[in-house]
Amino acid sequence: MYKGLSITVVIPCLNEEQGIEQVLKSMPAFVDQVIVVDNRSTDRTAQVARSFGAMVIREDVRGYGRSYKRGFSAATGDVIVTLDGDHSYPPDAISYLIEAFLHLEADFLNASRFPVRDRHAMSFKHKIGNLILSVAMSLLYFQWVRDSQSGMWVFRRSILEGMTLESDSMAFSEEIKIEALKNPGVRFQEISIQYSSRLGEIKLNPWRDGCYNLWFLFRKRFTSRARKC
Ligand SMILES: Nc1nc2c(ncn2[C@@H]2O[C@H](COP(=O)(O)OP(=O)(O)O)[C@@H](O)[C@H]2O)c(=O)[nH]1
Ligand SMILES: [Mg+2]
Repeated sequence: MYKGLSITVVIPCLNEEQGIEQVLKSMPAFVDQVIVVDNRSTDRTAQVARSFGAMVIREDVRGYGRSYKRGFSAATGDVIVTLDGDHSYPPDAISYLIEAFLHLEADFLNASRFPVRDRHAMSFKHKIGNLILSVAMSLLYFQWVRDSQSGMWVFRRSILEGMTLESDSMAFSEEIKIEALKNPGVRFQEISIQYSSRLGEIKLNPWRDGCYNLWFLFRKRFTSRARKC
């Protein structure tokens, strides 16, 4: 519990046995529920997560968005916090993020990875790709979003009810932000966190996922309902 709110942390994992250990080791004690969604990993991700007391849910269909939807369906906290299982997002920033979430009276708080202080955390190519996607999203939805691709968010679980979340892929990250931005009853805020180099192997395919995410932004903006993707 944090200031009267129960907290659930949801972590999607595809072969993150190294990273998940570090993430769970630094999980703050006030977190009530930790859900690790094991996306059919072939390494020891699930065993490691269980050994740290996390609830492990298996999702057999691969996909970042797919994993999140599975995890959210089991979450019981008033507030949901997300992060990757690769130890690139800081678990010890969770209290600071919840403080900011409460202070800013947000319903959805996006943790921006920018400016990136760790030289090894993000390549120049990824920075440019992220900038293009964030500028595109900001222009399409008339609100400045510095990091449309961040995987660390803090939000009230109740806002999920009003969202149409159709992406099963990496585009899920921008889709959940769009759904928050579009709803006038949801206050969207963004603050910076320290992003560091991931442990283990990257799952993102920069060209494929980058181009697809750009296309997804336009399609979601200009069609009334995005088809399943
Ligand atoms: N790309 C991808 N990531 C997945 C999948 N299932 C779970 N994940 C997890 O989603 C998180 C994001 O992936 P990552 O490679 O770190 O992407 P990046 O943070 O955008 O560079 C990691 O914790 C992955 O283990 C999947 O099917 N595809
Ligand atoms: Mg990552």
